[in-house]
Amino acid sequence: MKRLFLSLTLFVFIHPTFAQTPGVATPGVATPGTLKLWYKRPAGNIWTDALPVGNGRLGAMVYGNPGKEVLKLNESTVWAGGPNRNDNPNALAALPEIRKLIFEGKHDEAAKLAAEKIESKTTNGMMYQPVGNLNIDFPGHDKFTNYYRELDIENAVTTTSYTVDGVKYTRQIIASVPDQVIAIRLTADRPGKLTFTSFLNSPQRGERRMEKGGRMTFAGISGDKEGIKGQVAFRAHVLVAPEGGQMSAGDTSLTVSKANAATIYISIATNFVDYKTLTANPQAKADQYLSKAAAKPFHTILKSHIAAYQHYFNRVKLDLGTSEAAKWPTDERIEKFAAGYDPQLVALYFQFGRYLLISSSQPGGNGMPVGQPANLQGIWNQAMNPPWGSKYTININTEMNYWPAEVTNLTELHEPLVKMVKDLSVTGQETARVMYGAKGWVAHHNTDLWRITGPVDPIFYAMWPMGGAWLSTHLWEKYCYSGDKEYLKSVYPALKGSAQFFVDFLVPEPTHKWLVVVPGMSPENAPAIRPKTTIGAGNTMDNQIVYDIFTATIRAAEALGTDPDFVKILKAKRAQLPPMQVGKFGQLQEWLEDLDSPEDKHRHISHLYGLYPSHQLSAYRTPELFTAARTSLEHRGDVSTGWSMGWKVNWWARLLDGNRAYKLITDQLSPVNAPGKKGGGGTYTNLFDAHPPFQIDGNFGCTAGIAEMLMQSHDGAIHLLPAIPDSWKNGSISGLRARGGFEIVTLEWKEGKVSKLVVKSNLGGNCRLRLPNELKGHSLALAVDGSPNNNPFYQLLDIPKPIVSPAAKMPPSKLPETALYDFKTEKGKTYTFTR
Ligand code: FUC
Repeated sequence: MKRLFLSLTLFVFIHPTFAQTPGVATPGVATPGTLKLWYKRPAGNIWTDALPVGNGRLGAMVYGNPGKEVLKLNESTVWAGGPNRNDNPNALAALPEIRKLIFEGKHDEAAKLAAEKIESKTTNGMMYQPVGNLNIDFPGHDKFTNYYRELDIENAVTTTSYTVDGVKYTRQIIASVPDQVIAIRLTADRPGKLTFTSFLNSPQRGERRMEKGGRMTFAGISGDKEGIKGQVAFRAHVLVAPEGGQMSAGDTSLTVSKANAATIYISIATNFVDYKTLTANPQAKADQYLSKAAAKPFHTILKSHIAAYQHYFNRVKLDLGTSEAAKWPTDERIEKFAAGYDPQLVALYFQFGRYLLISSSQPGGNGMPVGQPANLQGIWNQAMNPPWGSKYTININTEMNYWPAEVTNLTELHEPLVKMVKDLSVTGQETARVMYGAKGWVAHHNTDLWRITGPVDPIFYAMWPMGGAWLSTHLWEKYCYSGDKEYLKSVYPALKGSAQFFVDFLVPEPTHKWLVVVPGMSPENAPAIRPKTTIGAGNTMDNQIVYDIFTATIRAAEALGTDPDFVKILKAKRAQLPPMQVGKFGQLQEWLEDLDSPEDKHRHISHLYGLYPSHQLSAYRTPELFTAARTSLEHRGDVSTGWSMGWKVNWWARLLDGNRAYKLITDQLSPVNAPGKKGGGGTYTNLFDAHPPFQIDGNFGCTAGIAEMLMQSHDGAIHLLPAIPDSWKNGSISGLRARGGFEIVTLEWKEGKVSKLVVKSNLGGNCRLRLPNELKGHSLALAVDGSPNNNPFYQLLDIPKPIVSPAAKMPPSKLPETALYDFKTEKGKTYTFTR
């Protein structure tokens, strides 16, 4: 084996010894803390025990194994295949017949024809794939004492420390946005004691190379799928920079002996430019990131990493009370959560959701393009063929990923999703035209890096032309928080295109002549009378989404002073949509006909889209629908997949039932493999949500749900403490955002009542507050329920009166008493109130 000995004085010169960064645990003083996930044992070979770091583009799962450290590496544009489309052009000719069969009640026949003519015959979406692993072997470190491992989410640093032969070893790992590398710092508390061998390996096709100057590389190409050749070329470069000691290179590995410390820089880049262009030079890009970063010592990279991370993270602070349980490692806390009192774990879980969004969805800037949105696993995936391709399932999962973005003050992180919708609004035009003869654009229930918009998977799942529209509601919602007209202008074409599709696609159903989406479905759920067929017409969720996309486009056009004729068309069409219906069990009907069963426990409860994330259902405006939604949710029960539980937290919050929302948090925060667990999801030891398997949507859904329990702003007012459980009697939160440009600078509560409130108004205008008690300060005027709030962002939806089955028993809903206030605000001013 060829061995290369390097002089190390150079490294000592460019890499000054570690200097302490304020606010960060210095190696050796890492200790358990409030905003830390920590453990007394390494992850071994269990991926969901490892700890995630990410910078939106690069991700690593860090195992913290003393003898054999592993970092499983990802880059957000390493996807199988390449640019492709998956439309089925036979759909157009078959559409009238499929519609006719559905309207004649021949759903099975319609589904059969749709399977032939609408299902994609080409591709079903490409997978998100791993880059490979950086392995670092430490000879003799398999026996260790004083083991400790943490993920500090206040600083976005993971640290592992342990002792071998009286020497304390410490590792810190970060994924930096400003420097675009993953950086590892290895230290020993005695000089000359650091010896390790590192090497790259990968499940991908590619070539490992050893280069001069302590650099290893892997040049890979992504996998093939469904006849599409893998075309994402990527490079991973690893530079090992020891301080003191010696370094030698083998054919595929680097060995450092008797060093004092070392920094390892990992740089990864691909040829991806956009969904149709793969012309970037991965080698040059990876080199550029690496040479810039490697010129800096670890502490410099760490400092700017922490500043960039905290720019987002520090905006929101949550205190739900202190827990004795914080003295236990995180895995034990999860095990004991249901049986004990650990409000701090809820706060940690909430902030971990924000950590995950910051780490997996970045807006770009400083020379970096807008990143990819968080996929089913955020950015972390070790499998070549991961569950559901780790792609974008857009009949709930991708939308859920972005529920915390606005309310938890991370609006910039919404940008990757906005960019994806803009892309889809282009690729989806051809799908709309070719498959349905419609203008505008459409996307079905999945997409991927290549922005496919045709149907994916068998027709039972695929027949849903609503994914693009649901995603487009995010474009509007983001505006409602900022009031930024320039932004609104930039997304208006996508919004309008989505509405345009339905202007062309809706047809009257035979009975009431309501305008309906057909063929469509209530995602993935079939009514009991035809359990194998989801295809149908005028399903409740589809109606609700069309209502929302029309309303958002109308309001956007009015705000921008444009398209008055199109607005007229949309208003006329909206008036012909089916009203919501309450069925014979008092439930909100999932389908156009009264087909629901109280025994149905399906994880998707899509018709409650109208309750959350939409705001068509309201305790104050639509009492019958509100009660019916509650009945539907009761019927479905609590046990479900991770993301479904996350959604249920939001629904119970919107139903103003804090204790039931808390019950769902408790279910979600239970170990996924708890003995005696009867199905359903839960949480892995690293706080990742378990569908199972790992799916990140549940983390984000629950994070948004916790915010929704503390503050809501969708229903004509900022509602404070709408759904706090008995166990959160006292607490505080700062930094949440409400629609209309308001920021809840401080919200403190005691014994379940608001004791202090500080609101900042970024846009001016009337601020209406609803809260469980009276408040004093700044000329608050009592408001009357039902009176108009003249703040345009609090304009109420005018929901058509529901049709209620005569058989439905409707228990009266008892609403908690609240006080309602108005006060005038000026742009940029802050207002303080006390009890
Ligand atoms: C939808 C859900 C599944 C899963 C998948 C990724 O199809 O029905 O539960 O979350 O997306």
